[in-house]
Amino acid sequence: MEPRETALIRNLAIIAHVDHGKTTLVDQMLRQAGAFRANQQVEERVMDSNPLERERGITILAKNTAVRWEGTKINIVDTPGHADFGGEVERILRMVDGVLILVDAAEGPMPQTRFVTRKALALGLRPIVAINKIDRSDAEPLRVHDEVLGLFIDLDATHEQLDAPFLYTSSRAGTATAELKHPGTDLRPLFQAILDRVPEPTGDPDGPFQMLVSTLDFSSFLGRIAIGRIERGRVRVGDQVALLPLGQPGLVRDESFERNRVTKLYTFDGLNRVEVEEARAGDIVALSGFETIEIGRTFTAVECPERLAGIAVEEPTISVDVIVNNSPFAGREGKYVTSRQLKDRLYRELERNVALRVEETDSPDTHTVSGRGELHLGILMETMRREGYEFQVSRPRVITKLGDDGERLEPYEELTVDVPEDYMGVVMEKLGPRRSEMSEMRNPGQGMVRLTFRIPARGLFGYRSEFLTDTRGTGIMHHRFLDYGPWAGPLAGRKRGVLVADREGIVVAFALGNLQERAQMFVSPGDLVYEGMVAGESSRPGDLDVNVTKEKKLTNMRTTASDENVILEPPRQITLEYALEYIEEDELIEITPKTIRLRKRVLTANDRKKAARAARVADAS
Ligand SMILES: Nc1nc2c(ncn2[C@@H]2O[C@H](COP(=O)(O)OP(=O)(O)OP(=O)(O)O)[C@@H](O)[C@H]2O)c(=O)[nH]1
Ligand SMILES: [Mg+2]
Repeated sequence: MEPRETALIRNLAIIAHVDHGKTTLVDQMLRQAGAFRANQQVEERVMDSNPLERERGITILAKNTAVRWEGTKINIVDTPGHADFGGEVERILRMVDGVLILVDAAEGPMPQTRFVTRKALALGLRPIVAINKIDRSDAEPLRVHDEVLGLFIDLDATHEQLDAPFLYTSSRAGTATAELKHPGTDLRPLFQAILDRVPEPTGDPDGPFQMLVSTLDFSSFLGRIAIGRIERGRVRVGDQVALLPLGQPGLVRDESFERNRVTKLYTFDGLNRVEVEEARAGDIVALSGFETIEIGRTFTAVECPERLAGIAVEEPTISVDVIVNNSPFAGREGKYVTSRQLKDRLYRELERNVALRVEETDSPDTHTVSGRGELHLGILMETMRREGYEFQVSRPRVITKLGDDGERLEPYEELTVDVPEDYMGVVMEKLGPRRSEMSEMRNPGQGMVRLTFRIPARGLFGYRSEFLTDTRGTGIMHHRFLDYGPWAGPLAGRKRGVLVADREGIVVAFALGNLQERAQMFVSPGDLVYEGMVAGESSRPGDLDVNVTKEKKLTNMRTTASDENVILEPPRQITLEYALEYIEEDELIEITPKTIRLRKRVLTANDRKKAARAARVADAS
């Protein structure tokens, strides 16, 4: 008897906390399964294909690939590990039949491991566990093995799920073994576990066509592209199919759904997307032909419009205002600067960035953009500036909600910090006033402590840079959205004031030399500044207006050369994420393809004084 065709497919998602080695493992799987030509030059972490992913060394967008092993096609989805993209991972779990959970052999399960594992177990998926990076000198694979089992029990794993195979792997070396005393030599044990333990897709290839849109892609030729697993039946290019509106699962009685022809159909193979004429139940495909493709909608055969349970897209938790650049230097460095161009670009982003929201405001120059976290929003801004856009951004604010009794709620995060024991004190001291509550403290050894907190998302704004300074760069912190909780009340803002340039001009070394004793500068000699631009951080509270363009007075006496050679501390590098965390309500970030500047919303010192006075009067009344 012929084997059923679905028996020859396995659909697997690789899930983990950020940096635990997913993409590196996919490299090795591709290599060992022969997806590359002999002596083909392939970059490291080849799936991290977009420039920002490469630059930052993280995966931002989930990606599909497929390899063949002993005649079976294994569709693999490499997912992002950063918490801001957890919602995407959750959606992807709907198109696979099994998950590979990777856990770093030294770090152990982290907040994001817990999140994705919980989602996978709740969907009934059967996990394979890879304790990864066993080559690390501080690896403790047996301890981590126990911790993962503990996590499974905590999350109410079923008996079958608890029976998961555990492999010890090194993504980098491309090895896996079931027993530590027999070091692995390749990934065979992993491929074998995938064939044995990931259930084959169950869909009937002879039933009426049905497929859930689990993720989206976009191309300027084809428009929106739906990616998902075919649940049932088969589909051909040119077929007339229905795209059902969102709603309850079951037969759609109202016949008003859209129908259209499938224009293109792709399956995955190695690094490529391969155009195919037909695909059938169990395979993961990319399909185009409808402008209105949305996550969670169901494609079906027209004669059998049976809807699958949808997928909720996660709600945004923070917002910023994106404002047309109106600084004195506006338009000098960017190609696209008008409110029209900005608006078009932001709305275009909604085509592919499903967790993003864009809203108009009272001013045509300002749009409110909301997303899942600072990285989510930061990546959009970084992408836009690379495309030639110039704009300004406000301080992020959390999105509040009303509770059942009309009370105000705000987002809370789970924060995990790993620090050497000596720094525990300073971390707790700083987090206290930020309204955090410690929920767990563990001592995994090696002189490190792991502290877990529940903290309002607002309380974390501006903390990362303090944390790095306080722990001399030795600490690691991660946070992820937990839930909504009661509004925590006012929180203290930035402790130190800033130095504000009091006039336009060119920054001069002499001026910085005089200022640097009581400040950390953000600018260097030769930089252009304008009135109201932030030039540095004061060592004290309260802002200072300063002249960073001040030349040394020329006297009749010739100065000695050494007099003019001021030795300057290097300026603080202001990155986009740093700026987002750093600024206060009365400040903006000016973003251009070349520069990131901080500025006061109100540029002249006089107007700022007036505004401050008015605010005091308003407070007093
Ligand atoms: N020592 C060691 N390092 C590894 C191993 N696997 C990956 N790494 C390193 O860990 C870092 C992160 O690897 P990635 O493969 O990008 O991790 P990831 O899980 O895909 O990360 P995200 O996609 O951002 O969540 C890189 O610097 C890798 O070289 C391993 O087995 N051993
Ligand atoms: Mg990755």
